[in-house]
Amino acid sequence: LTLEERLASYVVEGTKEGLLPDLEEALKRYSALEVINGPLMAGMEEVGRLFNNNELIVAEVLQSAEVMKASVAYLEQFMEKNETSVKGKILLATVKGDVHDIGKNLVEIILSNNGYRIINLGIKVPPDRIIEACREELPDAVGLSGLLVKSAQQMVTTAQDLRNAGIEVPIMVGGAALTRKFTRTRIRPEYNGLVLYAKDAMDGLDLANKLMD
Ligand code: B1M
Repeated sequence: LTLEERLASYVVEGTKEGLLPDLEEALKRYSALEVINGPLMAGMEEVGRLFNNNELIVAEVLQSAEVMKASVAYLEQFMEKNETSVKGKILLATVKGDVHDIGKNLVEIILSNNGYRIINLGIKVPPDRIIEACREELPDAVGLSGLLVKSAQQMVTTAQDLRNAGIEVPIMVGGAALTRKFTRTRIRPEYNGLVLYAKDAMDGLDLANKLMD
């Protein structure tokens, strides 16, 4: 197997044996983020495909998630940092009913490495808690993540609840089940403030930077 294939296979197989030396090797050729977005994400996509075909069970997918998390935790120290001054405060949450947090946590790492203060509310966060945190923390933006199809709908509900609570802070949404079109046609009409769609974590950083300009 090539290095790239081995990296993807640690995620697919859910094993960490040999992972660290290969991550070190990969860093000689790629940036930390390229390693995540390339071979590691390819592995995760394969996991999703196998899971969809009932060739993997949840316990196995959890092991894959562990490998992804361990890789990201190791690679974090090699990511570009731009901590000049605090650019803004961003609240992050995986929406109600959804436990997927690897993407959200990647967004947290990238934003906090680039001058943002992050309040990470965790997973399965109901709108009430987001509203409460908005009132307490007065963030510059709220980032919502969700990977399930029903999470896209939950983002609509969350936007409605925030609007009804009189909140207009910009919202940034992201996650696999979401599209730019859904964001424009279904979430945006329900909210009084800006609603921005981020296709990945770097896009999230670009959007945050544009917002703060
Ligand atoms: Co689940 N899962 N899962 N899962 N899981 C998916 C999402 C699924 C597509 C797999 C499949 O069937 N093919 C499917 C959803 C189907 C659907 O709704 N249409 C699914 C399912 C069905 C489920 C369960 C229902 C399974 C079950 O119990 N029967 C269950 C749901 C539980 C719940 O949420 N209530 C479940 C559980 C799990 C595990 C716990 C085992 C585990 C999650 C562990 C964890 O996160 N701590 C898991 C995993 C790992 C996956 C897959 C395989 C991988 C997700 C991942 O971490 N990707 C996933 C299939 C897939 O996506 N290929 C799948 C890597 C991560 C870096 O990418 O999160 O997409 P992602 O983030 C990206 C972008 O989306 C974006 O940036 C990142 C890249 O830079 N992004 C943002 C994300 N959030 C953002 C926010 C932003 C900006 C960008 O701004 C705020």
